[in-house]
Amino acid sequence: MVTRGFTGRGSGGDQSSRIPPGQHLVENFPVLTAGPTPDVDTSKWNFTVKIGPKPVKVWNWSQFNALPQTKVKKDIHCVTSWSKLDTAWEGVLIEDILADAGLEHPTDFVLAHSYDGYSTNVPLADLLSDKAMVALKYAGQPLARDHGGPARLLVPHLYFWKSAKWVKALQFTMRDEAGFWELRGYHIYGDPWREQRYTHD
Ligand SMILES: Nc1nc2c(c(=O)[nH]1)N[C@H]1C(S)=C(S)[C@@H](COP(=O)(O)O)O[C@H]1N2
Ligand SMILES: [Mo]
Repeated sequence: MVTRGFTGRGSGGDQSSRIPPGQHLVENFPVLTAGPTPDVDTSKWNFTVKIGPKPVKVWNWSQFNALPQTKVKKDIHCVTSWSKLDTAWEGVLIEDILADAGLEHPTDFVLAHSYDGYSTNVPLADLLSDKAMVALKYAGQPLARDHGGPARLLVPHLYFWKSAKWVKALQFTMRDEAGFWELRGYHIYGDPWREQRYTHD
């Protein structure tokens, strides 16, 4: 077991320096979902890495759980203005997923796809170097269904809409292709420290 991710901005410092502009702190963990919550049984769950339309590797639940597991503690920031500090996650770092698929850097952009039809785009650089994972646990427990269980993408340095719940695939794309919220007026990148909330921010 490796513990990483304690090196983020302001970690250990005073709390206000950890809250991006226009955000406020919450202690609870709000649930935000665009549509109905899908029921994804681990017996039917699988996770695919694709390059364009072509699947490169598929894992079932037990195969995916056999990948190296990493713990991180991160602050998260939702575009609706709540931030939550020191959230504790456990899952598989994206670089560990790519290594298992025998991939390094197929293209510069990734589109994450979810079981509820949701999608979101992230540059590959933002998924590497301990920055992102497919999370399987939150606060030491299997990830609750409302929060994306059995597995969600976690990209904590970007607004939380980038952290696709019920994730089922990462697709490498040649261009930065807008996902669900990015097509509906939200920023293509979504850096909370630069307040990149909407398309033209
Ligand atoms: N599949 C899927 N992922 C999703 C969403 C969604 O509607 N469907 N909503 C996004 C938004 S806008 C936010 S703020 C976070 C909310 O995650 P939470 O419900 O665990 O707080 O999930 C993101 N991931
Ligand atoms: Mo959100």
